[in-house]
Amino acid sequence: MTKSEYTTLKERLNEHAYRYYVLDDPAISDIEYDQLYRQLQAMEEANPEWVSDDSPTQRVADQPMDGFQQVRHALPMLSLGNVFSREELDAFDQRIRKAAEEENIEYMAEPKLDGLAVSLRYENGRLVQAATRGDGQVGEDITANIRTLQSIPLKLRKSTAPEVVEVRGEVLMTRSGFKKYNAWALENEQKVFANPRNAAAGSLRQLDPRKTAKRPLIFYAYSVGEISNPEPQFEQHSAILDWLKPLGFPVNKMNRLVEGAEGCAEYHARINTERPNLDFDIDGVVFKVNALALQQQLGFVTKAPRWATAHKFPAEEATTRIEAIDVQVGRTGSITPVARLKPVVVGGVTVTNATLHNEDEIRRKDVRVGDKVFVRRAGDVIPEVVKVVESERPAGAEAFQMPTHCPVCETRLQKEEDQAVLRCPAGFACDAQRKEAIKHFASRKAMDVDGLGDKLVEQFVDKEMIRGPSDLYHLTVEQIAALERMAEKSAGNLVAAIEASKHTTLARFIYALGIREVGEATARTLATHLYTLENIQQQDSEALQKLPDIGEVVARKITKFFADENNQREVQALLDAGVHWPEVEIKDTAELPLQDMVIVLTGKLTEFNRDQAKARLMELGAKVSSAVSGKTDLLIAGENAGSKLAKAEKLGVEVVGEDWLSENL
Ligand code: 9MJ
Repeated sequence: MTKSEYTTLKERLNEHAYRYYVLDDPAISDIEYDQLYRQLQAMEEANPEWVSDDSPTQRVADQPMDGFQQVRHALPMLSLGNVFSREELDAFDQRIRKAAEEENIEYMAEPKLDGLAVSLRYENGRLVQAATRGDGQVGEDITANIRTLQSIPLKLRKSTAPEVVEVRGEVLMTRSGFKKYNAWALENEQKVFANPRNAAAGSLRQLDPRKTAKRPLIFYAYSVGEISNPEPQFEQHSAILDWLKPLGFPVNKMNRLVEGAEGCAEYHARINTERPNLDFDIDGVVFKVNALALQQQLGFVTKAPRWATAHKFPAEEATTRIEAIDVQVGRTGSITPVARLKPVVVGGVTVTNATLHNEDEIRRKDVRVGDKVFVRRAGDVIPEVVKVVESERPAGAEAFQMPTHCPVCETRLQKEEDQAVLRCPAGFACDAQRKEAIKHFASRKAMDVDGLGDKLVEQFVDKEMIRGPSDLYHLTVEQIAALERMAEKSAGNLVAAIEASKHTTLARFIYALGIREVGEATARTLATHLYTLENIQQQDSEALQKLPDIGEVVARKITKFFADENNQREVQALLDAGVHWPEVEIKDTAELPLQDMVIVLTGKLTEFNRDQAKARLMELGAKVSSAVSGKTDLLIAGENAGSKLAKAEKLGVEVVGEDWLSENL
């Protein structure tokens, strides 16, 4: 390693830090930055004489922005150490047990919110100053912007509060808000953010608070700074959090007291599974010793307390290069451009493809082959290209052109009125659509044919062994065993699995047909309200629209499907092949915990994405309705619930808060 390599790396890091902290527009992911930073640290350790003032390792502070006043925090804002494994967590707990001379330590376990840490200072009950964390000692005065957040009280809700109250917490942009904001930004040629945290930071650093006011930002409190006149005597961190609530501060409802490393590990695992359902980003969980006397005894190492640590989750975003852009033909003929990526780990899994949605989206994001891009895989299972790092575009990269013809069957593509999506109109005549329809038919939530993978379906269609789903039921062991790499035994198993799938439920069967806009929930609605296939086939659009959550578009797709002669023939062929289901559809769902409960969601949910919460409730057997009536069993009321809450109270319907979701989903 040479000094000039060191200098290059140092300058690179400084540039990235500037993009991150000042422009809120990073060009590399946090992980890459950390890696480079550690490389630089290693070089400096080996060659201390090279270290100069401008090395990022010599910087104690985040760069304060021009345009904002600096604020010295009355008490420093802490940062947190990290653990990355169960072993490191055990070691953290062990050190504390040793210091405490106790076997079992109580921790407050909190989701680690991935936003911007702020300190809010109240004097005589009024918000007088809001500051970013900055370097922990000095931050930026963002009072005017913070005042626009609805979840932050401008005045404490208790007149008996001490004269000075400093509250610390995190400002976040919701995931749904981030998506909407970026879509708007693309449309209006404004800056697109790589992730909700950058978006929150960028929003708080707006010089015009009117802009901040329009951004979907939320706040959660998780600790305090100076509190004086009088200074309350707390004994536990949990008591501080409980004290903050009646003052008007949102405290995360997922915080829990846990015991020992085991309790911490369980909490980490549980929150990790809940992570995709939340409407905000978390990047791990935080464990804090609950007893304040023990916190005091443990003290600090440099800036971070010994009594707390963060246990991180895999990062949900990464940067990589686009190696190619292909288009895929979906089950319904939709043409989706897909970015083939240089493999990269996102959210703990290796990602090689990311959706680019449609032509408009590619044009707006200006995604080109060779581009360096941010890939995000948060909540949603399909990884997405969020934005391009234009400064690193290779010379000669050309704008992507959508094909004019189907890449599979060569039919000329069409665009439906008012829709962004190009479609191949060939339907079942297009091999791609045929394959997708059969894959869908056999998939787990549909007919659930065990062992019939995508590759096999593709071979069956390519070799013209089957044309439609019903042909599956006529495949023989000999035919399947004749395929390459297919042993007699597995062929036998597959035929048995296909046979077994004949016994199904009406809801699964309807879903398996792959009617456009008819997902699992709609299929279940049709089955539970209309009981028989004949009955479903005979309904007109108007009758269908009377069912819960079936609108005009969906109703039209259903009637159109059953009016089509090819579809009629295929449905009959399936029945002739022996597909059947029990007459009364109870068995499938009778044991579900929320079976047949009629639930209504209202108000603003802060921790859950409404669609996902709704889908989950339905999975558990509930009927989610949009209006409160005498039939409603439960109303889940989020923030600012209005007329539905009033009606539920009038009708004597049980009302619960959003916490109910975290406890029951
Ligand atoms: C976050 N980011 O959610 C702390 N944090 O406590 C929580 N951060 C923290 N606590 C002391 N829940 C320093 C930082």
